[in-house]
Amino acid sequence: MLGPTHHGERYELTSPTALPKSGGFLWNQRMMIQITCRGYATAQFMQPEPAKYAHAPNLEARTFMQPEQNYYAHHPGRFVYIKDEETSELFSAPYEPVRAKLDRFVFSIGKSDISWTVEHLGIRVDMTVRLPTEDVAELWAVKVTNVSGRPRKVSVYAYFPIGYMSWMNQSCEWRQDLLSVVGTSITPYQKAEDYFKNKHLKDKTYFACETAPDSWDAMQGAFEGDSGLHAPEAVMAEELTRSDARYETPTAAVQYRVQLEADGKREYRFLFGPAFDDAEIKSMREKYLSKAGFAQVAADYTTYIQQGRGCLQIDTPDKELNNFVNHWLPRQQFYHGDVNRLTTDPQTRNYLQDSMGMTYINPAYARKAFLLSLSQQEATGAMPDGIILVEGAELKYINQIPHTDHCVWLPVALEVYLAETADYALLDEVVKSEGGDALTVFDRFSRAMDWLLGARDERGLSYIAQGDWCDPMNMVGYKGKGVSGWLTLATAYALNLWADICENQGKEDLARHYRAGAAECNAAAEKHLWDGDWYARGITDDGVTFGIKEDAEGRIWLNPQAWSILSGGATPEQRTRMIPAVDEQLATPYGVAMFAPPFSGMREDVGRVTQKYPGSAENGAVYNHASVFYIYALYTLGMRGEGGEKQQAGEAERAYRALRQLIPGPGEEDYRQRGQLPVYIPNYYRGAWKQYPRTAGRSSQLFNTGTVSWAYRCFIEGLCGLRGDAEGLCIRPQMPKEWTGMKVQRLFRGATFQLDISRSGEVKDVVVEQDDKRLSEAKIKNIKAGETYQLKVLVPE
Ligand code: CEZ
Repeated sequence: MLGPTHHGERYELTSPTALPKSGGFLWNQRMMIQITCRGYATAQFMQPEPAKYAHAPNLEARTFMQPEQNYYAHHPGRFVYIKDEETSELFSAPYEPVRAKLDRFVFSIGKSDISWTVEHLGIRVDMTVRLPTEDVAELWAVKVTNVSGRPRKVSVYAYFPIGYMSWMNQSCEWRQDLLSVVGTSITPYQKAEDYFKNKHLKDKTYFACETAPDSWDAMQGAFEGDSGLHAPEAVMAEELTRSDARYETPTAAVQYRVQLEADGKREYRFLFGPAFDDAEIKSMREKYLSKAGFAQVAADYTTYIQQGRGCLQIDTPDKELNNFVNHWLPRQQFYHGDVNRLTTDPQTRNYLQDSMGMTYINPAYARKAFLLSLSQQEATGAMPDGIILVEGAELKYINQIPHTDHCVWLPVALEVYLAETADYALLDEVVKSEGGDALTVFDRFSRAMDWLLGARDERGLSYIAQGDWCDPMNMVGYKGKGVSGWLTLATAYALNLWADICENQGKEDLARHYRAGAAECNAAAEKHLWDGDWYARGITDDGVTFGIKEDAEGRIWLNPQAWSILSGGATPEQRTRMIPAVDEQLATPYGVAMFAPPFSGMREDVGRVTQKYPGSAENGAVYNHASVFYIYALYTLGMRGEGGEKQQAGEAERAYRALRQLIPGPGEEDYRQRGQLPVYIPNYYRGAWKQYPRTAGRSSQLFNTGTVSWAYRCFIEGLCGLRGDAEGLCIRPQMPKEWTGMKVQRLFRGATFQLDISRSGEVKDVVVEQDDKRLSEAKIKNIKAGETYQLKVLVPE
């Protein structure tokens, strides 16, 4: 039913009904398309704010990308109908809107294209979509082949609904001069000043054909008639109606009437996208709409995607895992880092973590991201809620709500950057903030840390304002008093990380200062939040501690536990209480839940998070970002060599299990339950495993998530144990116990490391051999760029 093909370069699904919402995505710097196996699509482009060129058939709300979107017959999509002219039998590819029982269905996700092969009534349809690297347009190739062994008369229809474009002005018509269906609209506005912004928008949508069709429709109502999309009236007639739309819902449908010999085929190429005017449509046609144009795009886009191939190749006993880590995880990371989830004002925490992951792909990106973020630091040392990437962009949506955690992510991301590059020179760069002073990166980091230290109450706990990492936790501290348990521990972690760097820079006094601050935070958490077996999540404005044993809902939260391990706050004794509590209350077959039990209704002193549907998103889902913090925290115990061999092995085991659960599969039952192909990690899987087992595990299908940078980090530094420091590359794999070995290739500081890792009863600690010689420590120093290091690594049994 599903599996990797082409040496893992592609992933295929052979049923349109088993995982109906599963799909893939393609992007470039200016656009993104997510398309399901059945042909429903959501596409956005930047001008510079996100906009659409294919809409729902009714007025749509504008929002950021949402999880678990539903599809319905008139949802935007890209479809091809095939009608047997002799019998009037009909089917459509990929599957919608006709939903005929197909003889063959292959949905094939590539890293740089998405394609389908669909067969029915003796006709095969091959469809492929690609994107150019720079421009906004979809390039569709449709091949129709007669596989029935006898001559056939068929009609081929491409149907690309354009949908409701605007309540002010919309129309659509066939343009013979452009060989295109062109929809025209005016983006609605009311403020006069918006006119001057809007007049530059691409308000046209075009569907350009390389080959002139025999007929067309440009009005949805005329195309569909009274019959519905499974058998549109115009399709069932001999010819489409050549309609136009005059303040009626636009559509793009074209018809080709063809006679096919046995094995005969036709190939069609189409361009679908937004344009400012006719001239742009014309030039896009000229640039792309030909066999050569498509081939050029395929080559260029493949090159673009290859830039994101990452630094790790693994060969473990788990083939599906290898496939995901080698092919798909770095691709998803590259998407986050290169296009910033297609926003002009990413949340500061997202921006910093996406750049953190980008460090493993192209550290120059991360370097730039630090400089840009710090240039927007406030005079107080606080970081803003979002980072403006494009001149004139504004902080929108959640970025208008005050969150108090943004500074924490600076040293967290910096740790990865320095480990990967040892580029300590970054700290001396001078960054000028708008209207503020020119300070070095080092000083700006110190300011941010001082801000965190200052943003605490008399008990030493961190204020939460209207949210921390958990966006919708907006009412714990909106009156100005509530504190976050997680943030208190995260502040301790950030301060410790920063103290390490101060020390490295020879600034002992500062290091002591920040370490003392961290100890204070940890102590405050210990005193006010330790509940006997785990840390509480926070204390509300009215002084109510929550996330504790007495709570029937929201009793135990993962984040404070994970970060108490990172901050060094939790003692080994506390860990032996807390980790079993997590196992017992939060572990599910689909990963570790963010908290449990989910809230069944509003808790006014916690906020909006409690109003989300139980088990969805932040209300107790397996929220992968939270779960990967925990996984990373568990791996750090082994990295730090803490807790004795046996305990370390136990935590590595636990970490690996949860890490594997971030990825759909293996096993058909798991794929069906999650409903997603293993080509990305979604932001969550449904939780509420005990309350709602039927929906538990279901993927959000949302591929925007801070999880990926941490997941990649966990594979590189945790599982493979390949972590840089100021001198070189440290080696300390943490394999799950059933593996006897694995092979790993890691790119690091310009050199290639090939490791053959196996277990050995003869070693007590990790041993590294190079050219049959045992190294004195499990670390490679003086790394020479361009060199290949072949290493044999023995890990204790
Ligand atoms: O957004 C993410 C944020 O991008 O939620 C995370 C947060 O740490 C990330 O920075 C946890 O809250 O406002 C909402 O209710 C949304 O649910 C967002 O919180 C959420 C989106 O689902 C992701 O796109």
